[in-house]
Amino acid sequence: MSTKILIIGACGQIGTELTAKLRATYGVDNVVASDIRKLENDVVKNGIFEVVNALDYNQIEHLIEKYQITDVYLMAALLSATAEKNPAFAWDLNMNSLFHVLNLAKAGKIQKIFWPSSIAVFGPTTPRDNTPQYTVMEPSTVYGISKQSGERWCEYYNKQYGVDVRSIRYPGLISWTSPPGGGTTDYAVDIYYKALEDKKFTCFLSENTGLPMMYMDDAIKATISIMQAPAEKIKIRSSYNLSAVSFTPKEIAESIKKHIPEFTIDYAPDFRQAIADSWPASIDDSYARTDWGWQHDFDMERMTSVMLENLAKK
Ligand code: AKB
Repeated sequence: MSTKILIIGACGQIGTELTAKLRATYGVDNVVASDIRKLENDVVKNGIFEVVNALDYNQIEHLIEKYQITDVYLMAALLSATAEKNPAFAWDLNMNSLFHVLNLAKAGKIQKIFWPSSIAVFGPTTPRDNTPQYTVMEPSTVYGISKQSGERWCEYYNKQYGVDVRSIRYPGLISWTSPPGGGTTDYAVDIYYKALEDKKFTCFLSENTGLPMMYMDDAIKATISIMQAPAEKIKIRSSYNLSAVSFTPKEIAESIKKHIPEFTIDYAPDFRQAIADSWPASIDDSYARTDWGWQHDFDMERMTSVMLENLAKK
């Protein structure tokens, strides 16, 4: 059976770039993009698009039947900072959208699921440096609790019902095409916009707050390659640690200054500082590298060059 893909949450930060790459890889007619609303963007204009509420089982089921979908990428979620402001809705959206898709797979209506987890599954009692795949996990944010619970359910559905669900724990993601929405790592995108526009940036995290980060092209590569890997290579069915670079606000500012010497940064930590302090500073992703051949391409200097070059054109 040929691969027919449904992306739920296709207009978000990851969904936008994932949709473009999946259309290029599998063909425009084999990829259905969907989101809660119809925007005026490339996701809507450049291929099949449907409005869908990720909390509506029947709507998702209808699309799966209409397009004979085999693989679902469930990208709809509330991220860490937004989730703290609306815990009940975050829990509802992040958990029940996952249950819908897991149950559709259990019922034999789809063959494969991609579901994103996050470094937010870790918490203040986790070792912060080179955080292992298997370690203490006591998330202290609503978002982290939902991702940690989701991981347990993914593993359960795989073990009990044979559901082929695959997942990675994304670090902070950086891209110039689509803005992030409501995360703690969003400063690392905003800083490039402000460096070009204003030559100065006020960071909501303190200067030495190290966090794991990744350029979007690497994240998309990881997402598609875990989905294309033979099932027997995916030995972890909760979620894989995934890593590329780790840096502090001070370090990213230094890398921007190499291109824009007059750039300045100051610091005004807000409620997101406590979230960042509870997360790892760097990640050990050796299982992903061994099991399904993960490798990143972008370090911080390359990412800074590409971000500044493309945002300047934009
Ligand atoms: C966030 O900051 O909430 C996200 C994440 C690390 O999952 N970017």
